[in-house]
Amino acid sequence: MGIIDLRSDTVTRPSQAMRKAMATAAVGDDVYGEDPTVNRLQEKAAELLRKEAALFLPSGTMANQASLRTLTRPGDILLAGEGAHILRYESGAPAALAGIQVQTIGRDGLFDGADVRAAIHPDEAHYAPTRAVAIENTHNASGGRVFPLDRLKDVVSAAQERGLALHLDGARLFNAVIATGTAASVWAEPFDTATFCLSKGLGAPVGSLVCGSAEAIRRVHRARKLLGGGMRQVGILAAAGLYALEHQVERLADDHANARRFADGLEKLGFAVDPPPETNMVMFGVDDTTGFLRAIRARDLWINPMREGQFRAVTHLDVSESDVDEALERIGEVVAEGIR
Ligand code: TLP
Repeated sequence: MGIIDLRSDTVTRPSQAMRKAMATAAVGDDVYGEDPTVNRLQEKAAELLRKEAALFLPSGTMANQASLRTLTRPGDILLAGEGAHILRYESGAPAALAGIQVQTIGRDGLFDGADVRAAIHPDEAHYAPTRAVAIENTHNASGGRVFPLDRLKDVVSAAQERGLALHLDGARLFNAVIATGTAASVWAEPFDTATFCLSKGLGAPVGSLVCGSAEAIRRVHRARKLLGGGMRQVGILAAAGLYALEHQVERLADDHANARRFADGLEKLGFAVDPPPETNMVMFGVDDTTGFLRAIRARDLWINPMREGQFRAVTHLDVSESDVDEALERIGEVVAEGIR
């Protein structure tokens, strides 16, 4: 067996069937709004999240940042959970592109209405105004956790009471849908702008959607253009997204089962897995980050450290149950060498 790549669910390659859908897609110039496949994808996304409109963008980062620009003004504060992708992995974009400050609240990506209320300063003459709240669901840096629906509703009522806009970073929204059985439209309902990515667990090579009211999407469309995200005959990529939505949503359950299988195996080898996997990520502790990384790499097992002493393994379309077992075998060999 060759390389087993558990670095992220972004590493999947399009299948022959997906490539065929891409090769035969009808296309047009999307900057003129004339690409029929992009239009079909946007309609499908809006329908799934039960919003008036949706827009196709090249990346989850651009989907987040184009949205945030429309919800805030320079100098504003955006509230987000600890380790939010928006803050941690988007190259400083909230400050650079929207001119906003991100203030983290709660713990491990989760927070509630009281955290939102407590974070708002009463006096806008001295403090930056808090304008919006972002929720990441599932939450990447805390191990693919689902934001519990009752806590989400509590956050929404605090935000609405204080007149704050709501943004959903739903890069892995469909993992939350499959893990809970709660529809995407229910998760997305209170948000002014709600994103999801085609290029993560859904297995398409590229692309994200922002969904919202017709007015919200008109504004995001303008921000996309400003950020250089207007694309042309991009139905070729939208076709991959449509294929993913039609064929590769239900199978996320397999990734979740594989993550649990991997976590169980790691625990049997004596690793601490924390938190227990809810979706397709497994966070586990190691004593020797550099040594462990070197030893698994030498065995063609690719897993990235999240921080010193902690690795994140992600299951996906290109990882089978037997790959998981093989990955555990290789880690077993590393442990036998005294590295963990
Ligand atoms: N996450 C990537 C890395 O950037 C860390 C990964 O491998 O998990 N929101 C969330 C919650 C994400 O996890 C990601 C990508 C994005 C947004 C950005 O998506 P892209 O990479 O399409 O810009």
